[in-house]
Amino acid sequence: MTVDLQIDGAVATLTINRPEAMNALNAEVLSALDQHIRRVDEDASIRVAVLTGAGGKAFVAGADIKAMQGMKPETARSFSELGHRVFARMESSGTVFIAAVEGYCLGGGCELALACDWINASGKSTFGQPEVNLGLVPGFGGTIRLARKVGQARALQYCSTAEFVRGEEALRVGLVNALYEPGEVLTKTQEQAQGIASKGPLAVANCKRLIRAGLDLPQERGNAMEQQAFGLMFGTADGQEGMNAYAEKRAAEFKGE
Ligand code: DAK
Repeated sequence: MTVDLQIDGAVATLTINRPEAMNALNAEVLSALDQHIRRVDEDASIRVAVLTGAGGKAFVAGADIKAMQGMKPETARSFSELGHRVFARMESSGTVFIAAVEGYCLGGGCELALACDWINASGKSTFGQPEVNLGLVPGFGGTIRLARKVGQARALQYCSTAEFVRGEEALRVGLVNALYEPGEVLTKTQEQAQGIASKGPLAVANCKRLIRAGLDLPQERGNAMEQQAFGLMFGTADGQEGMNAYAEKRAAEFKGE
């Protein structure tokens, strides 16, 4: 299998496993990702998914250039649509997706990481959108998500120069949330994921929904959505349990209800 799925309690780890090709995304990898992401999205017991790459040299070094050679426009378009569909599912899912990046995170790999809710990386990681080197543009949402994350001017700079962005800079510009020592990113991210999984599941899923939807809405509508969700949380068993546990000085036992 080109993508391995491992489940530890409420945390899933998806490992892209093509280290001989720097985990480059071909149709097979995208289909396997699609399959696992659906599974994770539909299984309410999985609250957080960590995406990573096998081999330590790359998260993903891009879409598979050799597989794209000679691709006709219609095939390229459906390849792009498949990528967009898979990535959009991660964004709309109630599960939190975190990218754990070691090494190269380029082109389609950077786009995959950008579709996650945030990115943790090693100080030695390398990001970039080098498609212009190949006479192409990003095809899996990079132009949109990168600009939203680091701002229009910086996204335009990265996409038009194809320059490599190292870990420290990625952290400084907000592309990456946290830097860890090389070799430690996956473990640290899995620990973070277990921490998230211990919180109120409906609350975490709603934070994601509100923040993601809110960015596309006028502020007033975002505020209204938050007010509605805040009220609804008081009708959940978890909301009551969380407040009771605090008052009774004990750990909350959330059931996702
Ligand atoms: N595709 C295919 N194979 C790749 C690859 C890639 N993106 N990246 C690395 N590999 C393969 C290499 O070819 C090599 O395989 P062999 O030659 O040994 O068979 C193996 O991985 C090891 O790579 P290197 O020997 O090159 O390793 P180095 O450490 O020397 O260099 C590198 C690592 C990551 C700097 C270098 O491999 C590199 O520059 N790779 C290409 C990076 C890149 O340009 N990435 C962006 C790809 S373009 C679209 C959809 C999506 C996209 C565009 C359009 N539509 C559907 C319209 C997205 C495009 C991209 O992502």
